[in-house]
Amino acid sequence: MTDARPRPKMRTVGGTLEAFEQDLISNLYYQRGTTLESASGPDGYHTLAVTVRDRLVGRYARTAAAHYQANPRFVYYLSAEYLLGRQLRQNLLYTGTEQFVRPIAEDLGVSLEELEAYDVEPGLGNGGLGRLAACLLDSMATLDIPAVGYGIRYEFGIFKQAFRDGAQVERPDDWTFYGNPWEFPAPDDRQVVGFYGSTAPALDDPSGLRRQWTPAETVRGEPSHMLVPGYGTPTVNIIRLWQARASRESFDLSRFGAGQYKEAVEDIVQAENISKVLYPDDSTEQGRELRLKQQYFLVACSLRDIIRRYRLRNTGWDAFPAKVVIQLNDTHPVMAITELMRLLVDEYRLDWDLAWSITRRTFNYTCHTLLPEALETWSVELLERLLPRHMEIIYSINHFFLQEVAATYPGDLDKMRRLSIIQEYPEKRVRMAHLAVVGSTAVNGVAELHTRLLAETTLRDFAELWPQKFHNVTNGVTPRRFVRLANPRLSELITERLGDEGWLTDLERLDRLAGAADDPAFLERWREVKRLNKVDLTHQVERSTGVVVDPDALCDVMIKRFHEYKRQHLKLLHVITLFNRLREMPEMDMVPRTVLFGGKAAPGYHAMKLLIRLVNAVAETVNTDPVVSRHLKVVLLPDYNVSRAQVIIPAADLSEQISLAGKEASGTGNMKLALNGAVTIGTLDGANIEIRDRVGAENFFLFGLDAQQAVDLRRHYEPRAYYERDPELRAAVDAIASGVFAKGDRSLFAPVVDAMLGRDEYLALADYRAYVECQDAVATAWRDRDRWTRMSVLNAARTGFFSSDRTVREYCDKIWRVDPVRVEPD
Ligand code: GL7
Repeated sequence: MTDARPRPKMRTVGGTLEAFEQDLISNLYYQRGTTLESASGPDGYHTLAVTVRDRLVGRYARTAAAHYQANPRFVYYLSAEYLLGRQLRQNLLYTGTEQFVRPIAEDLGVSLEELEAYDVEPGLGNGGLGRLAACLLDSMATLDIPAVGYGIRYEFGIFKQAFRDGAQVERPDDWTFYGNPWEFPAPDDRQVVGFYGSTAPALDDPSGLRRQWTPAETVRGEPSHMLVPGYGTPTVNIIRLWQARASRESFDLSRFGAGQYKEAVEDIVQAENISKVLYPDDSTEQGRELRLKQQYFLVACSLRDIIRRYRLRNTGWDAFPAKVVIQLNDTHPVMAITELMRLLVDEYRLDWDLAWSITRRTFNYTCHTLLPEALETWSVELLERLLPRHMEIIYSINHFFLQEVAATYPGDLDKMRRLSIIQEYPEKRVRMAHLAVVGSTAVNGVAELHTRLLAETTLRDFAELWPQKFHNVTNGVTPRRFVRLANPRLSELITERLGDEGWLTDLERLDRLAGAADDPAFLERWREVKRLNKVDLTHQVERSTGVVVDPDALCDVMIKRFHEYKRQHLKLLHVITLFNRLREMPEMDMVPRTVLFGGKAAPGYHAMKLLIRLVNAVAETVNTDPVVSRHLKVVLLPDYNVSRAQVIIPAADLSEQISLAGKEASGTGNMKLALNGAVTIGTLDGANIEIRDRVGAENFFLFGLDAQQAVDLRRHYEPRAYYERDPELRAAVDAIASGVFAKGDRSLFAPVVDAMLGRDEYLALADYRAYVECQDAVATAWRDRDRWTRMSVLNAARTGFFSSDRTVREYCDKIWRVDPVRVEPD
């Protein structure tokens, strides 16, 4: 080691620099079995990761001890998805050790960036719902809330997206291939879960409500956990992830001995498939069965673990709802309601009414959608086969529930049919959202509009029956990851202006930046930060697509899953309109723009995969046109994920939130972008409304139908009329139809055109004119640099409300009623 530069001497929560260095060398030696001289890149990364991780372990142990001592009410968050993002930088920040790593790495001739390249993001989710789960857990730890997250340790997370000839190709995400240093296996806490089989009456139960289930198949659930540190506090909570393992008897030695190698391991493969992939394709019967198996596997393992934890400090069942609050993140874990009933009634021999009272007081349900097709249902036939006892329990729950309904609305059969947990036609299916509402104390939507529309439409009969059950808790995002880690330059500027880093845990303090929006020197520095972030993004774009973009162009960003309701095709119509204008008037003075898309389409969602192809085709045409490309560039960045979001968001000028009003439950990308100073162009949908209320109408580009207008128009909608009336729209649609983006092939993108002119399910054509005009207003605003920067500053200054800390506080006040437990400081 050389003494290249002065070392920080102070002691921090991470210990001293000397101790850190010592630990690194010792971990390299004893954990990786190598030395500084011969260490590889992965050796360096793993060593650093475990050295940082070890600094969290002491805090975790103290957290566990404090929780044991206090025996508090715990939040158990059940979610099929977690999108945690990379861990290394986060944990360096949370342990205060980043300052050590830089000088040490420099001495060794490696950079933190090089090491970070080995830090793999666990892609255990799809989109906003999974990232929300991660943000809420971050905030729970930061607020010292005793909480455990439960999920599945998918062997393959969300697929890796690449493009071949512009088409999406999916590659498996083998995220643990090199090992995952952030995870602790906990084999002692394994659980056994049953499937299939039969049920029989319990002999000693005159009510007939207690029965005995004999599963035909069992699978082991092996847990491991990831640490979830709080920021600025010693609290470290955990996420416990379950992996399926075959029970030991599954290996058929005699078959193996007889040379039947494939058959010998058949049962093992079958069992371990349960946690193989996130969202198995459910277009086949086997796929659907596997998904249901996953859901039950998650809740069965988690509930047993929750009960084990409860019993460490409590006896009897009376206190259960006082000590345990289970939050169901969407419908995927809703089978937990039936499983807890089964455990209490069949295994712990409680009487039905008491069990039901405990169950109902334990669960709460968050709904994340308005789309009726997204509300999960399971066929009764499948449930009867896979989980026969649970199906019986659902029938009983429904029976007693419908008695309640009949007492409230005597003779109203229609009401009963609408409320029933079982849908009768066209086939018998279990409505998971209904089961969730019936079995929960509180039900919440994720933005004000969403909650209102849930109560007025999707769950209307329930909201009438139990108005007090319904709550709104508007989503939020963690400022630690999405401002501090993603945007260090902006964070530094904010800290300098506000005097300290207190805003990181009290985000509404950002409102003090509003005064700076009139300070020209501050505006200049704000612009400089944005520009440097755009330069970084430019490099990333060039590296991954080869497209060279201008960091001074307006950076227009649409990053989200590809879905029709989100209307990437409306954005594309705008892009094609700009393309047409430039082709027609090459001399026109257009504001230079880079339009950046990011997002994946579900592998079976053909319409959206075709749209991805079209986006890439338009990008190719635009970017290679010598005239157009001087003003306009279009990029679809491959494999959008949390890590990429952390690079794109700080560089965005314009945030596209253009879903048809009444379709996006909340959105959270909209919040991350506004907090980083992007100005939104958006509809009155989801949390956009609340963002606009806060940043002010003059700092938000609003366009389009509102939710009610959309519903009204849908009744007599004719997209062709819009197409015929508007020459620019016609030219844009015709350009797609003409094959200019497909080397003259008119058939390739014909389905996109047919969908637009046929039904145009999400009214893109109706909103087109308003959208394009609004984009023209964006361009005008952009030309006035100070005006734009002022808007940008005010967006960040006034969106502190959207911290997930505030979201968690609201859950605590309205729903969970949990108190923080303080952990002894370092
Ligand atoms: C979603 C909603 O679509 C999104 O609007 C919301 O912000 C998010 C978190 O509440 O939940 N629901 C859903 O199924 N996914 C979402 O992102 C995948």
